[in-house]
Amino acid sequence: MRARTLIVCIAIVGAALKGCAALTSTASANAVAQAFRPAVDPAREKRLEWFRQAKYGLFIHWGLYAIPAGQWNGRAIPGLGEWIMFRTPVPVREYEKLAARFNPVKYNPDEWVKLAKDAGMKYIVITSKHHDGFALFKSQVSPYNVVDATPYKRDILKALADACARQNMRLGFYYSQAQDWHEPSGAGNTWDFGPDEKKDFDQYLRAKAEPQVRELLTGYGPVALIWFDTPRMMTAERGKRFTDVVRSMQPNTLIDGRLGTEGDYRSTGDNAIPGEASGEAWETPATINHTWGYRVDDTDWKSPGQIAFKLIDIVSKGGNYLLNVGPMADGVIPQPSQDILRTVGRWLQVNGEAVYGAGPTPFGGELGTPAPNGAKDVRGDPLYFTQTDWRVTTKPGKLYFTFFTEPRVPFPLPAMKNAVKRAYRLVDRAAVQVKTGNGRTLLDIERPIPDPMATVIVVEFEGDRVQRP
Ligand code: FHN
Repeated sequence: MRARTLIVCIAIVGAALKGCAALTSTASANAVAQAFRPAVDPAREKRLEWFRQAKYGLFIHWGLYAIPAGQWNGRAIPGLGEWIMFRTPVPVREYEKLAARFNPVKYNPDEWVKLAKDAGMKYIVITSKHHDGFALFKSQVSPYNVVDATPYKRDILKALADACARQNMRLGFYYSQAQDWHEPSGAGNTWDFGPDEKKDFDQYLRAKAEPQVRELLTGYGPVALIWFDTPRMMTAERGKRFTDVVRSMQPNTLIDGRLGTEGDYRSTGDNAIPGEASGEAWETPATINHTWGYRVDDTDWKSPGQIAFKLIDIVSKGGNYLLNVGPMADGVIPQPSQDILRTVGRWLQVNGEAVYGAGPTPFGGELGTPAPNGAKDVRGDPLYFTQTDWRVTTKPGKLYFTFFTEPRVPFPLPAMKNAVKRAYRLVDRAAVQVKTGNGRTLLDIERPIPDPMATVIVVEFEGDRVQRP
């Protein structure tokens, strides 16, 4: 039997996890999101319809942190680019001076939306206000925003919303509801404002966060979703104030799983892909290199093949992939990010049928197996011995087998009661011979497979759903 591809992460939990966590962690890193997992609700299911079809979205982290790009006073500050204020740490009075230098003259929202389209992405989520407190939109409740505090003076989000409307792209807003390092009562800035426990957090929520979410739901057309994050100090009651705002203003807007109370779908930990499939709606937010906000020194890009694998892996487990880019301070998305996204987009142009609106695997054995004795990674999520040879996604009467390596030939289909009608390659519809042997249905897949990055074989079967023996 052909050697199975096993990625064994359990041996070195720690440094090694950096490399394999993306493939092996289950999605439960965000304990709060897990705790508030919603029960089935018909209104929510209706809101989720487009999201379950979309499968692949563009995340954009952009803000003042793109100017230092990971360096402060000539020193590289380790960590995520957008966390530079916290990691250095930089006093508010110094950090806010960056606003006077924010002038992204090369910002072209139509090009950004076009990139997302070329990439095969079906929605965009952009940081409207990240933890540093700076808003990329005109706000009446805080002058710390792109229109009032920068030489650029134009509303970044309005321009993007208009471009999305022109190009028929859904747009959502990331909003850091709890952490706001610019505000004395917001969570997170202890170097200027002392411990969080002593702050009047509700004053911050009422004076800035809640009204700003209202502003986002007022001036930018239909908002596909509000992507809350890091729910520190968020009680159920505080969370409900946000859901009330969203539901009353735009009932179709989705709420992610990181508000701190009820959301519409489960958000996994960053870059965390569950080991198993699930029928609930969920999403993995993920980086294309290591940072979210632009860092000049982070050029460790994931390859198109890695991105394609993660996308199919996620879809085969029932989830969505929200893949991030970090534009530079001048408004340009780094060229390597663009090239990688477009390469995957070209693959999707041919093979998108296996992705958009596709359901999870009816099998599961191909995903791998849980590590023994309930072993956990550093986040506390179960570890998996992940297999990476192939994945399968579904539509009524069809199975899409995506191969990432040359398959064993003939390829034995996992056991199912349904009769197989026919099989063919998605790329050119060339027939694949179906035969039986030793009680198994076998596919005579021609080798080498036509696309070494990922090749899809469609198997049509009797009935709508796979029946397992
Ligand atoms: O702290 C943020 C981080 O900067 C980034 O925005 C990610 C995206 O999922 N969310 C938080 C960490 O989980």
